Amino acid sequence: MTTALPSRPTSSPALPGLDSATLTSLKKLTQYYAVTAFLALMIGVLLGPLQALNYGGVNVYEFPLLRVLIKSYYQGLTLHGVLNALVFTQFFISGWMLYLPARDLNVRPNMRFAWFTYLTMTAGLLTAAVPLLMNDATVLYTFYPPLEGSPVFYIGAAVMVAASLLVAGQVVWLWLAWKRAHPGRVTPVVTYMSVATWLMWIVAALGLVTEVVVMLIPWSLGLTRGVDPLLARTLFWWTGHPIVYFWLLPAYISWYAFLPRQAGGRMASEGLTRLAFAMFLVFSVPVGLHHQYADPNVQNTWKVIHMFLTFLVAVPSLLTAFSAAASLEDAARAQGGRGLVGWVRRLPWGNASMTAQVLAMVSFIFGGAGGIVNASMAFAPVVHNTAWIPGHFHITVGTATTLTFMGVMFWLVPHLTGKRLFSPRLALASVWWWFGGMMLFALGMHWQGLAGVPRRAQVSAAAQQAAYDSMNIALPKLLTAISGGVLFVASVLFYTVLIRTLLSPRLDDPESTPIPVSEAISPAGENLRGASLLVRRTEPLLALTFAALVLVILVYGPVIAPMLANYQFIPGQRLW
Ligand code: HAS
Ligand code: CU1
Repeated sequence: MTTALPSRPTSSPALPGLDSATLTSLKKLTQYYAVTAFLALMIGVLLGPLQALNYGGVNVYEFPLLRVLIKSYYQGLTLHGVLNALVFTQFFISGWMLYLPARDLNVRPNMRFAWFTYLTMTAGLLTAAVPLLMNDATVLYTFYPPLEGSPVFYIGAAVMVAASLLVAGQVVWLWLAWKRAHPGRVTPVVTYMSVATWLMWIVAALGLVTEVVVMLIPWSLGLTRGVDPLLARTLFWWTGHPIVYFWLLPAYISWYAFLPRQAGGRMASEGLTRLAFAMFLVFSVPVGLHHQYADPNVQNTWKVIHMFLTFLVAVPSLLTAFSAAASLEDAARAQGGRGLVGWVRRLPWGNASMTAQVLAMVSFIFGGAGGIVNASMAFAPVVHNTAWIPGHFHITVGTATTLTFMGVMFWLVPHLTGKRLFSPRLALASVWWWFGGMMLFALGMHWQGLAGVPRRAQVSAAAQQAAYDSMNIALPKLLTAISGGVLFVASVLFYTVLIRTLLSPRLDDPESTPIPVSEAISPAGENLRGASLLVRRTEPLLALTFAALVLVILVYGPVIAPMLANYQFIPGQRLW
């Protein structure tokens, strides 16, 4: 059984609650964000099997029909990465993390501003799409200079990211308005998680915004004589690491707040949940050098400091692992589950939404473990720039995040539209196929990476085939190729369900599919005065943001200052 997010009566007339017209508009907006996200993902995932086939040794990029649409392996890979990792995530998250706090707080957002933000983000996307599709910005999703794409791509990307900051601003604004109207109250937990994530993203985005606005746009317009690749990479990873938590934490919101209810149980502890998000807020950003262990001209001391901070930011994920497992166990035991692990069978495995998310979690056990390997300076040289890395991120962002969002869609679309989920059985099948495909892909790619196969390489058409043939990688290549087929089937199943659901007539009152909010075994209470020390200490999110900013300046200042002092003007290159 599920309940709606409690409608909190607002105590101040200056803070209007959600009336039915605003709620309708907000639901429509959320639907637009989610559908745009999943359309981008649809194109992105259709390109996925092409990448998997490449790593299976099959070069499909020579097929004349494909050649008409996609000029090269690298254009295909760029589109795949940008659409799936950047566009899909950002659109879905922007809708999801505006809708949830607005509902949770029962505060009316300025809908004109909210729609303006959506349109700005979409305009940014369409602008960036033109050079991407015209093979004019084949710079991969990390767009490292001196690879130089069309300025239109950088401008579109900047507008898109700026729009996400507008959503962040709006949510923080709503929360502050609520705080002013409710002095002494504990921020409700769904809002707490959303605001913490948005605040983290604001600190995180500073690096990328600086890189793109100050360096890449003027350079690609020909206004500067060159660009410093090392500084650009450093600013990129300032954002590039925490962006992965910007993708993960919205899934965690569901794992903490909604999944327990969907499984028939309760959230473990609200205090612990808040602690995890407070830690993500403070420690997500100052770790970017773990992507740059191989970069020259960065002192080892700073790389080591970033490494330890990376291990620290794994702690809230470990807290999440135990807390999520506890919620699931609570649910299963409530339904008569027994035994040390036997209770797992009592989870409602027939529910596609729950199953998607639990499978996403299972994949993340391996994704997280691989992340710790990547972060260790001793292991990094073995895996860095090999096929291991795409193996890692397909069971983090490709599964923990994406499969969770897919599962969320199974209740969110009926909740937003009043339409019924088309074929829950097909939905269930799609999530198992996705999980199976991603696990196979990850196995194949991690394995190939350990054998030394590079990432981002058209290995199926490499001149030095003999070198690959001597690597003894026939089996992992086969697994990778098969995974492309499995994931293709998963996508067809999933999109059949999604599109048929969206195109079906409205049958129910949307609110009859409520937001599945979980109760907590250990709640935080409503008033700060009576709350535990943990809840009180984690409540001041703005102060925590300030601490995050100070920490970032401390661990990035000494890294960036010498780069500024020795700024290199490197001319751009087009390798495609
Ligand atoms: Fe990563 C590279 C380190 C997490 C994504 N990562 C990447 C790239 C991407 C990415 C996209 O240190 C490639 C970037 C590029 O193109 O170059 N990553 C980490 C670490 C973590 C981590 C330490 N990564 C993520 C997440 C991502 C993501 C999350 C996306 C959403 N990653 C790295 C490093 C590199 C890297 C290096 C650079 C590599 C290189 O050489 O270039 C940690 O945050 C992971 C902590 C996670 C855990 C797991 C917790 C488990 C949970 C599930 C519990 C399950 C339950 C299920 C309860 C400790 C929460 C129970 C089941 C039942 C049935 C009951
Ligand atoms: Cu990272």
